[in-house]
Amino acid sequence: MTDQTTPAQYDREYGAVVIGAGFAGLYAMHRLRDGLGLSVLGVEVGDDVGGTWYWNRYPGARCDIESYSYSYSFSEELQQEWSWSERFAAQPEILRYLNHVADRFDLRRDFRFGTRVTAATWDDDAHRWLVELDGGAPVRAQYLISGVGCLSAAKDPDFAGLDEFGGTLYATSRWPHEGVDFTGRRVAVIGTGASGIQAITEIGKQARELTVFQRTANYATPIGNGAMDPEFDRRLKADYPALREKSREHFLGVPYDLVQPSALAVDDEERHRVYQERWDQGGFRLFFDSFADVVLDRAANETAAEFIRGKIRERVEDPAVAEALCPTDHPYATKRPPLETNYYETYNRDGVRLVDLRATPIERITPTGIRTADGVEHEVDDIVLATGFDAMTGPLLRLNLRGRDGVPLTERWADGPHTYLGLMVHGFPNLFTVTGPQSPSVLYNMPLAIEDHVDFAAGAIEYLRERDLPCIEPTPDAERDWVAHTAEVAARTLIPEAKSWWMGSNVPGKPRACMVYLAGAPAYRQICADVVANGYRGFRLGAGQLTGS
Ligand code: NA7
Repeated sequence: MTDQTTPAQYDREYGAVVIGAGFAGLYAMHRLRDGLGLSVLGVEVGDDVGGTWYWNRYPGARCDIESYSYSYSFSEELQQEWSWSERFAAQPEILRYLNHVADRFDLRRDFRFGTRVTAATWDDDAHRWLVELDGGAPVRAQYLISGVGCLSAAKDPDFAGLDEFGGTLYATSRWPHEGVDFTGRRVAVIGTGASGIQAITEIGKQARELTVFQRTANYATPIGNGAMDPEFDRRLKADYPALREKSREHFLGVPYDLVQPSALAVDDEERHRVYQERWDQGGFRLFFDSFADVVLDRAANETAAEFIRGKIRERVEDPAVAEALCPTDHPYATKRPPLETNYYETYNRDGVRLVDLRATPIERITPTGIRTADGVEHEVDDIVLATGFDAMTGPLLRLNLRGRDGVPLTERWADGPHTYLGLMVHGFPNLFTVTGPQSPSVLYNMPLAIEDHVDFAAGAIEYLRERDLPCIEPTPDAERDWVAHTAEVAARTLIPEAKSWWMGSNVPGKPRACMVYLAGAPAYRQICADVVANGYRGFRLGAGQLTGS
């Protein structure tokens, strides 16, 4: 096709095209095909289902939310028949779960695997998306559902000399399916985010030498994993709907209890008791189940930060290494806090070294290793990149979407994302961005966040069908207000203080904007419910160019 804005040929017409076969794409396929009866084509780059859990197969990969929560709630039968072997399941078990879901609901048959959406263009006359695919003719669909995920576009590694490396290069986000044996090897890991911390702990057990290249120290806290207790599993299943209801009323979409309001309103002893209890319980409890002002108030935050630093100093034997591992440049939880099991003890092992890139930045990758600014050449056999993602907007912008009048999304979002509810974009009718930027997404237990968004899309499609309307699209005013509201909520927190993928500031040149709606799942759910109850307030239903509100 030569002119992407006026494509004439297409192979088949569908009710909807769903992009991705991860948690979002699988549920979207089920809900739209089996719930609404639409003809749906699913398109997935990978050779099978799984999304994040298909690609991120690095050693130690596991979810950081208890698996009984980090799972679908839409089918009570599914909830009852599936049992997790651990509190926090590892990647292979989550992938098995998603395969089970795909089989159980017969989802695979409508997916084209090993296929990439190379572009999608809105045809405003036909009210259809024209979706171009590699290895096949374009297809047309009334609705386009993006289930591309928040963390599926790996950040391009920007190290000089990377091509010259003579050893083996791995990336946590594209791990070989057959696994890697690091026994007897000298391994470098670059990056100490959630992925790096999980991988370092496992690689450290195996490698002859492990050198960790850390740019920013992180506040990692214990995950508290263990085998799933059958009695606990039985109690959960006795009333799963109530558990889900409680979860949806919690900021993070987990069934945690209410927090105390302020870390500064209690004495040192009580504060320490609360932190220690959450530390022992594991998971995100210290993050979001201790004191409400930890993410809002600098002084309150510092009490949690210092508690964690104290733990690092207790656990790491070499005081200089411990200090290098203690974060001091950003408040706790202003970057996504990683969870760990024996991460800090890894640095007590023989053969494990930490290189502080703040003191000695990477100068270049050489054929035999990594040279730092102090002139030291760290010789290694393997390099593992755990350097993160062009998060939230990256996966959408890489789809090459063009809205009305052929306007590219890259142009609309040149200065950062513009959405209404994080779910739709003005000028891009009938496109639903599941867990898109400016929705609670990664700060709302993802499977539940996904279900909410897919249900919203399905409800909107049904509403349009009943009224014989071809399109739904946010008004410019609703979108502008939502963008402003998202920024204003973020400004009330400490989150903008860190350079993080939540703020888009981990990628050089990327516009800095808060990618996550930070008022929490319950507030967001209420807003969406009000929008629907008011006849899709903020949306224009019907066809044609929008000029005002
Ligand atoms: P993250 O959390 O973005 O972590 C990436 C890490 O890589 C982080 O420590 C970065 O340091 C480091 N990094 C990135 N680029 C460089 C360069 N150029 N040089 C040195 N170090 C670098 O990604 P993850 O994959 O760990 O986690 C992403 C999410 O997946 C996680 O939050 C969970 O939700 C699941 P920096 O902090 O930028 O200084």
